[in-house]
Amino acid sequence: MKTKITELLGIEYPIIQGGMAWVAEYHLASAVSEAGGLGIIGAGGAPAAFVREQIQKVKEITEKPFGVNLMLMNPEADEIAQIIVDEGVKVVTTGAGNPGKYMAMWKEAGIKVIPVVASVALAKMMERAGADAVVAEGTESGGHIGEATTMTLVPQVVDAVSIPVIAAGGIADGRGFAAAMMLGAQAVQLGTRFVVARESIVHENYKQKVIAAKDIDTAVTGRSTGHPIRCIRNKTTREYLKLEQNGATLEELEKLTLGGLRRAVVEGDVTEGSIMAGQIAGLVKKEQTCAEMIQEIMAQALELLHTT
Ligand code: TUI
Repeated sequence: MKTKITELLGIEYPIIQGGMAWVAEYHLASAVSEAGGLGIIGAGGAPAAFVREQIQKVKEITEKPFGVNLMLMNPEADEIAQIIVDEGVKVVTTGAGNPGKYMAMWKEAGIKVIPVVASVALAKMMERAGADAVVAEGTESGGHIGEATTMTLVPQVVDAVSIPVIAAGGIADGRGFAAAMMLGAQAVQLGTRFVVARESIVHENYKQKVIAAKDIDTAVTGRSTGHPIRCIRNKTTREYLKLEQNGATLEELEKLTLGGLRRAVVEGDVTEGSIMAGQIAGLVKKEQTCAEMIQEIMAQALELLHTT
């Protein structure tokens, strides 16, 4: 399937894997790229040296295009931005902030820059700054989120910019893919479904929580701090929401979240950890390889869109 995004990135299918902290490491990214989508290494809060290693490992495994997501709240963001250039990465996405200060260096290096945005205002600013495309991410997503839903955000961003738009948030199958195309998107970005991929190194306990989740099993913590995070409800989200109501400090609260993601992903502590996942977790029912997921989504979408 050809779209402006498959052309821009040189990929077979317009499916991009979200740059999820701790989850989007080299096994997952290389598997998605090998399957014809765009795999992404998620820098999350990781040290720069770790991100460089991950990039090098993907390059050893696949010749296909892949990207790196720079989470802008990473304390080593400046260093990682430079590593992206030095390692010859072709595509960069960004999250949780405004990547304006890195735009010139990335564009000069010929990198395709695709900021993740949660508002029309940031999408327009990114287009003016030279972005090649944007990911419009709705509040249905897991992790750090904005306010607008995918259904409302995507068409408004599509109307506001002339660069291609990638839809994210609440998409996990061919129906979501087809719907995103109807809203004017040129590709989709999926996170939650790839969490349970066979190639994903996420702890089995975490995968089972995503698979068992129902439609209304996520909660958003941190709305009061300006850093809203969507996770599957557990002891930690309940404690966090209680602390938040009682006026805990930002530091106290954030300790619970970032450390918690590692505990859940790596150690499988799904009681005390943060199980970041989107609202579409209720639709994600089984572990499959990335190739199986992408083939299934494309077959379903093409039938719905009546194209071949
Ligand atoms: O970045 C994400 N999702 C994430 S990052 C993450 S790691 C983390 N963990 C704990 C605390 C904080 C981060 C987990 N999930 N998605 C992309 C995204 N970006 N969603 C929303 C935004 C966003 C929000 C506000 C982008 C820009 C923005 O403001 C821009 C400005 O002007 O500062």
